[in-house]
Amino acid sequence: MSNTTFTMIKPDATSKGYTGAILDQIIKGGFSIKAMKWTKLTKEQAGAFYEVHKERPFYGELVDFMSSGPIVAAILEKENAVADFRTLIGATNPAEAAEGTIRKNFAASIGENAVHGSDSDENAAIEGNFFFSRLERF
Ligand code: YYY
Ligand code: MG
Repeated sequence: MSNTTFTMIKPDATSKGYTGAILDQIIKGGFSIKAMKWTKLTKEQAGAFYEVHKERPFYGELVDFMSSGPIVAAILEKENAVADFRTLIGATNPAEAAEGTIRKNFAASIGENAVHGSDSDENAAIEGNFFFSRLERF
């Protein structure tokens, strides 16, 4: 059954001019775009988005980084979207990401790793709702 996941192209990737190439890889990977926006998070918004990680040692750096420049947020649709998108982006640490994955191709470090992908159907819905109203998805 077709379902959805949520992604962001992160500030490292937008600032290096990788937005088009990453979207191309996502679309060629079989995902269709249900909603998309170019925006920039405040520190408060980045902190709220990553609230589940607030006790982790990297939280402060993550919030600073994710609010440091523009991002692209999108809801993507595909059969088995959450798991297939995690496969397409590769491991959190690009040094451990499989050949050909988005993080292997475009990410420099574990902290600045080019893209976000939801880790469950439940979080995909929560994260999509964080960025998009019902009127913004087609
Ligand atoms: O879902 P994913 O993005 O692959 O990793 P998470 O474990 O959810 O961590 C979210 C985000 O935090 C990760 O993309 C980079 C950053 N991070 C980090 O800077 N250092 C770590 N050791 C783990 C995660
Ligand atoms: Mg995660």
